[in-house]
Amino acid sequence: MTRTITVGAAQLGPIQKAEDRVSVVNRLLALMEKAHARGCQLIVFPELALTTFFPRYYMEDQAEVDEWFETSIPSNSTQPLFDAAQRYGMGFHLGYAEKVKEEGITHRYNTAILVEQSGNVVGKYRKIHLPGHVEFDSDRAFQHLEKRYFEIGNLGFPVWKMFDGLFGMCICNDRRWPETFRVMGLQGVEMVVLGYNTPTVNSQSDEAPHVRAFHNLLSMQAGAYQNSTWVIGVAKAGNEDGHELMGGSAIIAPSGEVAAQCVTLEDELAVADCNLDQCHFGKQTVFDFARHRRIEHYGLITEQTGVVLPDMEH
Ligand code: CDT
Repeated sequence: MTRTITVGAAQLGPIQKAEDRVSVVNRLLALMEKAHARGCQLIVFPELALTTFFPRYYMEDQAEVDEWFETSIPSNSTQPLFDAAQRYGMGFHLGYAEKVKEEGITHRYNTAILVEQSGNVVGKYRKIHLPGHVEFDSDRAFQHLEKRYFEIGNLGFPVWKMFDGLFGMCICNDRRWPETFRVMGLQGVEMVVLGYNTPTVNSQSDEAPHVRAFHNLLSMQAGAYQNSTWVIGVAKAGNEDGHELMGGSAIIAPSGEVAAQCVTLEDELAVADCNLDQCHFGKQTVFDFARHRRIEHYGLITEQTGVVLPDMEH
């Protein structure tokens, strides 16, 4: 029996600052309806899918910041997503800004959840590789203040059993780090789902948009191939109040090949039949970790973060 899941990469076009949650959720529901019509059992939405990419705005008033956060999921405005999941028998992945009180202390995370076909939340991930900066940076063409608004995620990179397979999550900038995929690969992951909000231009250089689009695919294809896993990467794309975000949402096979891809910068669904059994070949051959990894030579990866130059005196 094969373990084939029909997956929809549900790219979102821009969400303007003024667009409210109800309107966004209606767009997500329209994509779920489309996905159902195309036989999807899982739909993957982007990072911070309920709002504009607010970390581009510098804010000092915490009450203003908190407007962008969810204090519970499901909530009144997001419950229809869970109802649709149940109605269609369709799992979903959703990114959102999470404000939570734990042991009396308030925390804010860039979070994503994995919801199974029954509408139950099976997993939660909190973004670990937060890009950007804390204070206003006048040297940048625009701000990227994730380090100001979010804490570093505290849940690690676990995997969860779903659809008779092993699923993992990461968020946007996490995809650029091979460690992200390898930690999940070491737990046998078979499908990594992730969302991204990636500016089309670099705020600090004239890096060409096509190079940035290349880096997006390069990172996700490498993560897929080197861990022999499916990767579903989904963008929020297009022009949000004058700020361009790249598209290119893709479903990537364990071979590293692109199986389906979005071609617009709008709400769009790319669909592929993903056979989890295709992960076996790579996991049993070139990336059979137990046989081929040489951890005695990898110590530096967990011993240090930054570069330490070798002593070149002799
Ligand atoms: N959302 C997010 O993580 N975006 C980053 C932009 C990097 S530039 C500060 C990304 O890695 O795509």
